[in-house]
Amino acid sequence: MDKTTLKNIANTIRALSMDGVQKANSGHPGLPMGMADVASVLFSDFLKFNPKNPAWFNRDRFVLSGGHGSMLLYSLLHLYGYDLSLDDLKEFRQWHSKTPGHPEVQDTPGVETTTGPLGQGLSNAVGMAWAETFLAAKYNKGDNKPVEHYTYVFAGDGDLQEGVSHEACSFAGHNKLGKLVLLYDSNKITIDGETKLSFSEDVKKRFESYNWHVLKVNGHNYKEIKKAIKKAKKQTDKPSIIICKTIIGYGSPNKQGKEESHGAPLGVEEVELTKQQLGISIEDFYVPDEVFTKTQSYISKGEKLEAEWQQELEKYKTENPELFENFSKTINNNEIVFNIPVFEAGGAMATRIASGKVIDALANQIDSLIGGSADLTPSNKTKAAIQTSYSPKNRQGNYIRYGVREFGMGGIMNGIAIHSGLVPYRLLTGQKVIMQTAKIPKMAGMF
Ligand SMILES: Cc1ncc(C[n+]2csc(CCOP(=O)(O)OP(=O)(O)O)c2C)c(N)n1
Repeated sequence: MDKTTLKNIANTIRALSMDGVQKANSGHPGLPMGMADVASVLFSDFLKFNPKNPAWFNRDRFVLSGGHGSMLLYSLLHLYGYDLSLDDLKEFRQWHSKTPGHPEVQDTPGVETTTGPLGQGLSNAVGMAWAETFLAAKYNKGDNKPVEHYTYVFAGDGDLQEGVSHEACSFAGHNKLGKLVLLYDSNKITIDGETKLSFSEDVKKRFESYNWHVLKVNGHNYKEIKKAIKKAKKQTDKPSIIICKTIIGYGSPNKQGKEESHGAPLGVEEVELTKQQLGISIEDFYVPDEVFTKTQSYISKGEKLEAEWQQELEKYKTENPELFENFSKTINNNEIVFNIPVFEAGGAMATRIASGKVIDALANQIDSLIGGSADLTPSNKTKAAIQTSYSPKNRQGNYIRYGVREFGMGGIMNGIAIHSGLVPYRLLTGQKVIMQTAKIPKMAGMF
């Protein structure tokens, strides 16, 4: 998309975000205003989505890890054709609205995962990217690829400070999750002030040492952003991080670059001054026609993308009938009915042994079951005999070696579950098998 249109879209996002926060009299305008340029490039030129079917299986996943910047996501969803109206945006942060303070997956069409606790959206994105590699290896056949998508995640300084981001990103690098693209909102501001108060590591070196592909751009320069995302997409044997140098609260004459724009309304006067500075209408919740017409064209684009995928799937069905049947069960989250071993009451079996037997039985019956452990496999008996270890050389491995990264494991599992198509489990404290599903299937013999 051309530079002028991208700029108009970005400024509309800024205006809507400022207005939403101002009307609610609470919220976070800084992140949306700072990342508006990156977001408009991503949605206009790269993201594969069908706004009329947000659950389309082969869509790219987009996660806003810094959930506090939710007005960015809501503005994007509204503009690009999802079922989120301008009136919904005016209801920001109101009880039972479709636009809660932080994005909630069950409340808003187009929200991929609930975010807010910093670092967790990022680890969910790692899980989603992992799920894509597994399902692609299992189902793609030659040129016919029913599973082929990228996972994009926006994460800020706070996300990268959180310990869970270290676990998840180290895991992603080790497993060469090449279709994961992290757009890092490097604005060097958090709530307390400048990041130099508490954060001084070299993020580039950190991610290089995790085996990531590292790129740096000016996050307000469309040409640089486009070039970097293109490069990141091409690098398929490593995840990519694009360090986007941005200005928090971009456009606000008195608050940009300052922590004051992070988490409070800018104030009626400042909102007006900002709109004047950006050269846009001062009218509340104003969306210029030329912007809306362009962004709404993604409705037909999305429908076309999904229709093409459906057509390929028909071909796939004829050529690979058995695989298709499995794939179709996978994507439809069909009911899972299974039998589990029964143990005599009063016996003296260790719970981890009983659990191991149950896992063995389940792994033989549930094709989409994904096991794993944070380095306690032999002790907690989490690996079924038929499971093989996942690695970049064995992408069909259905047992994940998480390493000693329990928190990361939780976030990654949530990402795998919410990606849909797979049922991850791991063992907690040797007591209970925890299975996670996006849509809980009905399970006969649930324990
Ligand atoms: C786990 C967790 N701890 C604390 C918070 C509270 N919190 C919300 S935003 C924020 C600062 C985030 O800074 P940054 O990621 O740089 O966001 P920006 O200032 O760019 O909007 C904090 C501490 C949170 N949401 N989650």
